[in-house]
Amino acid sequence: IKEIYLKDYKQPEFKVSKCDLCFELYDDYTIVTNTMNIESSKKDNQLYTLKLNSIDLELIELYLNDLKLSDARYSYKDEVLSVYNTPNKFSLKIKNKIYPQNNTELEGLYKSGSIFCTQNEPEGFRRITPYIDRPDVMAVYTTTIIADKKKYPVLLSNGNKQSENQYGDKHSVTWFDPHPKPSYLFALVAGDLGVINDSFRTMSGNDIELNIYCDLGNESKCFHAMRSLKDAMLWDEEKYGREYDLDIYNIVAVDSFNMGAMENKGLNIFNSHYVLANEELATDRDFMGIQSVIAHEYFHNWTGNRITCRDWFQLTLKEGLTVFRDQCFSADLNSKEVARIEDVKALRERQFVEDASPTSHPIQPESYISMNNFYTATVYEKGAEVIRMIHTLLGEEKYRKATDLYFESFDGQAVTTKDFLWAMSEAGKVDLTQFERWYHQNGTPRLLVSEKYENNKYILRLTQVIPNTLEGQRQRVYFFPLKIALLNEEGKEILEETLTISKEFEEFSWETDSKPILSINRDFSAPIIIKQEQNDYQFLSRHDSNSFVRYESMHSFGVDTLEKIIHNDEIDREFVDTYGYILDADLNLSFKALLLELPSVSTLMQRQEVVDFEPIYEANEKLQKHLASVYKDKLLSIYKNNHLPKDDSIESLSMDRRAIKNRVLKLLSMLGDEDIIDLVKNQYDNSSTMTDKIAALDILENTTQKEGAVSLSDFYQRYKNDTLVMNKYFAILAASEREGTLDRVMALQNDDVYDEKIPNLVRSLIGVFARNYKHFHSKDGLGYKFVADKIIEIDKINAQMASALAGAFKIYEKMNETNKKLMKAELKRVVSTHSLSKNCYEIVNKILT
Ligand code: B3K
Ligand code: ZN
Repeated sequence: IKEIYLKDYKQPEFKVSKCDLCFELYDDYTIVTNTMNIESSKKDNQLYTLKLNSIDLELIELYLNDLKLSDARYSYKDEVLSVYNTPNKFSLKIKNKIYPQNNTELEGLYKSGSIFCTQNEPEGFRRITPYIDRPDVMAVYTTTIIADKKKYPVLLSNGNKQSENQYGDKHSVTWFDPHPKPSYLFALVAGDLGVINDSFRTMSGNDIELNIYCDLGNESKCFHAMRSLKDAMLWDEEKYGREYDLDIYNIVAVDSFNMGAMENKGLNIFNSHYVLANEELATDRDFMGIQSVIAHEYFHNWTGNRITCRDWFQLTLKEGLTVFRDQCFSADLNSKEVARIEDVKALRERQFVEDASPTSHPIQPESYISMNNFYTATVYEKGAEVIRMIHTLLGEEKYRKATDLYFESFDGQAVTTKDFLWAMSEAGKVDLTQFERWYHQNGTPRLLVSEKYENNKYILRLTQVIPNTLEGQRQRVYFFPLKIALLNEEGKEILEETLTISKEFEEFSWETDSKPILSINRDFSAPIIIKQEQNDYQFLSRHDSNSFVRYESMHSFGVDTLEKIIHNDEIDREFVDTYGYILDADLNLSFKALLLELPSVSTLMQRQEVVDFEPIYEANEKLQKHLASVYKDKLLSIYKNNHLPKDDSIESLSMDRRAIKNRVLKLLSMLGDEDIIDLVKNQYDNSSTMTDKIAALDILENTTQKEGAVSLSDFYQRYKNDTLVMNKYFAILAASEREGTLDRVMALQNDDVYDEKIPNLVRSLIGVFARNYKHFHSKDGLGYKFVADKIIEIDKINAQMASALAGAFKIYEKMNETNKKLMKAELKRVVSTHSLSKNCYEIVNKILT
């Protein structure tokens, strides 16, 4: 097992300028013929050895400048095909055989059901044909696909369609992509697919053909995705001046996919979860997810494809930036305030946890064993926060100038985060030298805040506390924007400023007539943890004009309240009053639903020195029951005012109503009262949206044995033929807090619908269970044992899936002694498994050391 280091980066010794591919697809195998124009980077006339990456190579023949090579001229060892004594410039033709129908790793060319498709990022192309499989080798591709006409009427690849031919039962299609690209952006699809079409006229008047392909019969579920695509195309023109650059844009939805989607040039391949939706089958969250992932992949066309990464250590160059772009897009099209809070919530639930664990890494890591393990919340979401800080530091106008400069300077190239920062500082006219530490240091910084008011002077003292590296080395203080405001007693802003923080200790002061109230880290201007000596949560959660700080204050107030319950078994009356105040307040309903959400188990867990979930669950339950009984009438009236069972619109007001009424219903259900259970049951039976059905089902599963079972079996009967919906069914059961969850999860593996080879199903059943704190961490150790067994088993099928499951053990180090001991035994068992994948090894080994 080899570790790859950024510091060892060397420019490629050879470049590929042209790559002509031909695929002959058969039922049992595929023949790939790959003809490349290759040139040595050195200009001398020495003979060199060309090294091509290749996994499980079954070579048929090899030609150099049309001459068949004898065995002595090449060798294949350790996943490298070496070709000896090559000239400076030559063509190399490789014919090899692969077995897509047996490919369960879902990397390279594989079959999802009856559809051939590919996934090549980061290093899947080497499973298709030998290649210099690294992103800084960019070539122009021509792809011919030959297949049975009846079984595979649709044949797709990157670029524009060049020609089509018929031969008896077979046909062929040739695609040409004029834009040089790295191999990870290559894609191929073949199948009998349904399609919807549309078109988009770009800002310079080109008409682009838009197609979304799916399994036959699912066409009517693609319209939301199409709408989102067109919105994204327009947004990128308006906000970034970026226009689409081929005649055609194809999206294909497949059921077996390791992640969300992939931005292959002109041929995006998607997990069907992020394409297919209608009001009956998808939740509001699903609709939002589709909008943002469709946009994300589209935005990659410029941030990722036209300008790509020099090496995989630069991944955040394209991912952090593209996530920031999709976040802004979603914020512009929906509610800005809600979008920002949702982004921060997700960051703290996933990225903060990762950054406090043994797998913590900078957004630009220094080494990896399996690159697939680095498509993380840190590289993506913290990466996006870093770009957002640059946006804040530069301001909208300079930021746009800087991105223009970035596109102008590096179009068509494979570059580094340094190149990006150069463009930002050059056009933004700001020195980002210290800022660059955000790329190379790990962990979440803390900011200690102390305040003083004397002689009409308000003094703010800030101290940065930076965590050490995993190896215990000191790290240095950061440069970041800190948006603050000082408020008067009515909540009016006396001033709002974006401070630039760069030192360990800093002091700011302002003259004010009376003692102001501090509103800090507005909009979450920096991804840090604020520690205040004193706080005004009660005031700010009622009055702050910045919606993020208002949310944050309510949230922190909730955290304090829960911790008081844990430590003194005492419910803070002021929090309860504030909760009532928010219930009555006239606010956007989705925003209100967020304010009323109590802190998650994960939030409290992150604050524990030694993690123990039980007291958290108990405190949560106590507080919820208390709030529900104090405010039962108010909650009921909110529910009734907003429950419109036949409203299945996905306009924002309808979504907002569903958000608030399902929030209050969940709280009410804590009472276990019969009248409430009737409401829930009624909602399940009569609501026409999946959002409402799922919300009701989740409550029923967690509160009542009897009604839960009836509704669950109704749901199963109704939707058992729709895998996407069945994922939701499995997820509810796997997340259940009821006794016996583990046994039921184990039994569900034998359900007709369940299939261990389909990642969505594994995520919904096993993945969700591994994040069910109550049952995964049960003190008999059976939760750990079950998940460890699954990791070992699934690792043989799909190593990426297995290592994602192993992530559930990241919390190991912080667990209490009992759980820690149990976890350790299982982790040891996994890591010592014979022929464990490097993916799993890397994660489990880090957790254990
Ligand atoms: N770039 C892909 C992710 C590839 C993951 C490889 N394990 C999707 C995206 O971020 O848009
Ligand atoms: Zn991406």
